Amino acid sequence: MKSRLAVSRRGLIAGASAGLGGLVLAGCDRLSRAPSYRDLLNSAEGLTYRSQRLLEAAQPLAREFPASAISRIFKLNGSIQPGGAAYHALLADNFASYRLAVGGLVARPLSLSLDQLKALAARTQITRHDCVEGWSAIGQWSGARLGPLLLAAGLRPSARYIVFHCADDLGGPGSPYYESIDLVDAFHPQTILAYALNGQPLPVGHGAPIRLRVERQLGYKQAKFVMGIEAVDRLDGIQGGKGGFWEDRGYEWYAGI
Ligand SMILES: Nc1nc2c(c(=O)[nH]1)N[C@H]1C(S)=C(S)[C@@H](COP(=O)(O)O)O[C@H]1N2
Ligand SMILES: [Mo]
Repeated sequence: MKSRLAVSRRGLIAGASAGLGGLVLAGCDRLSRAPSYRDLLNSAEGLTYRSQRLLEAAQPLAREFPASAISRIFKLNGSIQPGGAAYHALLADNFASYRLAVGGLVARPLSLSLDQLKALAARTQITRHDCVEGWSAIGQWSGARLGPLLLAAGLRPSARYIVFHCADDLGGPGSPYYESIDLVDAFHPQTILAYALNGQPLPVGHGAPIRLRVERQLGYKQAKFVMGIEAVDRLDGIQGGKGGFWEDRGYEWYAGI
């Protein structure tokens, strides 16, 4: 437990600096030397780092399993392939042109390729997925930790929720799947943007190229086909206003297991 915490802290710091160095400062040296930019960076980092330490303190982990427990078949559920030309174009080049948009209440909006996501602080975990419909499956997920990514984007202190915008119009044209979590879950060490399942690139049916894993909540929170993440201070202006596709149709927003 102790060593796991130490590792996750190191991962966090490595992730934040990799994000800043690799994604933001590279290629804009002149900008980074300007005092106003540096001041902005320091103040944003300072605030979010302190909040992050509070948010991560003593959060219990969801149960993790040995490799022998991995399910032979992991059921596909909900959308299994988004329609629409945009997603098909991404699929056609094997997601080489995919960019994850990180925006909303952040100091530095990001646009990240899969390779850039894979270079961020990562975590691999074998966990159980529980769908509200009554089935479960155990899989090994690998992905970029959401917390360090949000720090790299300079999450603003006014942010209260992270929203995940998906590629599939499950509710018909103009009603894409979406989900949201609070900052406690966003900074939880097991909350990742997963790009691999059982050591293989994430299959399309399970949400390629990336899907959220927020391990202490039910299946419908695990947004697949994530195209953009947005930091917001309230949820009532987004689609049905309840914070998620199924929440807008009556499900609980906090779907704790
Ligand atoms: N974009 C998107 N994400 C989604 C869904 C969906 O239909 N679209 N279904 C949810 C539900 S109800 C479950 S149980 C899981 C299923 O994930 P799986 O197909 O990898 O088993 O994805 C969740 N995330
Ligand atoms: Mo589900």
